[in-house]
Amino acid sequence: MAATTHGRRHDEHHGHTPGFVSRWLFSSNHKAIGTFYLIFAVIAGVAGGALSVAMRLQLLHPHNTVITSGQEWNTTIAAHGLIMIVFTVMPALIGGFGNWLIPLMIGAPDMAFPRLNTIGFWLLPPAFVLICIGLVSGESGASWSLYPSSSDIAYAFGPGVTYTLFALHLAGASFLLGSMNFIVTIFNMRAPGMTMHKMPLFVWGELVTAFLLVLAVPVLAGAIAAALFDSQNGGDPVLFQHPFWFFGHPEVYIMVLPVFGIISHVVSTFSNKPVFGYLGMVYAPIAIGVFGFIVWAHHMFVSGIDVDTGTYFMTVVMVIAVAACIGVFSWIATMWGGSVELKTPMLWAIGFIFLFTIGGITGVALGNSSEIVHAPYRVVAHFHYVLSLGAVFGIFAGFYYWIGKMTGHQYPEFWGKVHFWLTFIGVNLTFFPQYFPGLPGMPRRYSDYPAAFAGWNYVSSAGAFIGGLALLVFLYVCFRTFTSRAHLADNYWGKGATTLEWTQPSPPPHRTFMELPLVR
Ligand code: CU1
Repeated sequence: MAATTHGRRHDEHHGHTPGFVSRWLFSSNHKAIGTFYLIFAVIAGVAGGALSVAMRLQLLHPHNTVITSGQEWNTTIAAHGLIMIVFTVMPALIGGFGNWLIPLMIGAPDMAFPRLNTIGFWLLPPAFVLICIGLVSGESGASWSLYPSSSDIAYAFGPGVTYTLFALHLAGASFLLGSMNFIVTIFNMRAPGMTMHKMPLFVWGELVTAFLLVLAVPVLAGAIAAALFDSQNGGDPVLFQHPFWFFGHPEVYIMVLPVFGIISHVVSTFSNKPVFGYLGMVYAPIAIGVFGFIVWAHHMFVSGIDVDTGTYFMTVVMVIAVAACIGVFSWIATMWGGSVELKTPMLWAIGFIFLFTIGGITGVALGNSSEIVHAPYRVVAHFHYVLSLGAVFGIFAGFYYWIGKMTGHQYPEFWGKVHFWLTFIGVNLTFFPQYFPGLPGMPRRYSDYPAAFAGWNYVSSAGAFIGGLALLVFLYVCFRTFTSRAHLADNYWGKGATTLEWTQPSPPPHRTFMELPLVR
């Protein structure tokens, strides 16, 4: 790859011109690594999205035979969940936007440990390959939560589950390295004057997320290490569920707290107002993070938990809802009285607020310990409102907000809006009808259902196909963005110099971040 003007000057200093491999693949620069994470997330997201279209094809009609065996079905839902959580949402929000923006926003030249950053990223592709082996072999059919005895060697068909467990160890190591890097960078490398209470809210979101990862991922590692062993030899399936959900519930906030930061920036920019209640928007996510560690057994109300313990876990869930409401209130108060401009990033942000609220409210209902229905289908609706509609909308809000600064190319506004509306209609058609067969008792994780549930399942499948179409529109948006020749103003949202929150001594380059040298 040809070096840019800045790059050549840098290389002359070292006396050689780096080739493509050392410039990109061996790079330890936070922008290059952030770019890798984003590209990786798009590839994994397309794979995971294709799996969801396949699942909705199977559920289009009762007694369909698109996915023929139950094991094949179980393998598909396991791969979809893991790919979307571990290889799409987390890499995009944490590795992608986090690496790109944290140093720029706090005024640091790079991450504290750049080589650790390189290793952190390169642990992910092999983990993804292992997940794909579990999928293609048709053996890893224990869902994303990997409960024994489904994941037990005695019941799993071959070594696929073992590959999946090892993939999670690798991915866990990757996220641990990344989050330790974030914490050290944010605590030690802020520019003079950048106190903790002046940090941009996106950086705060990533900081709290990094702490959740450091505290939760090792517990997951313990759980899945135990799952490698045969539960028939003295193992206890419920003993797996406790550490798994001690990780699994904070994991929800790991996927959503960076989005809180993104939404605050976007809503503030397109309302032409500073965000309402900055301190509240700092401490609410911290409270969510702390309380997130003491609610895990709300996933285990049917696992044989006693009534008093269940009541405790239910009560703390309600407390978290209060903290989450502070965020929603703050964004609405930011828009209130502002001159709101409905550019594409703002559409995604408002979409997020609306859908995250629906997901949150249904979550409070599901956290009720007096409800002892095992795995009803509306759980699927609930967590997709929080994740597929919440976290993913946040990722797209960030993409449209920052892609101009990242690449020097601006996205096409018309196609960005087409992408938004198709996705908004598609995902709501997919997931809202899932509440209806879920209420009278359609269970989740089944590849078939009684004919009585056919109507809403048909609507849900139609929505998934529209969502799939929207994903293709997104790829077209990427193509149009990268081939665009339109000149981009330095501060293209045109709302004063502080809009994009860059700090000295790491100001944005004149036109694009890519003009900076990528090789250290
Ligand atoms: Cu939870």
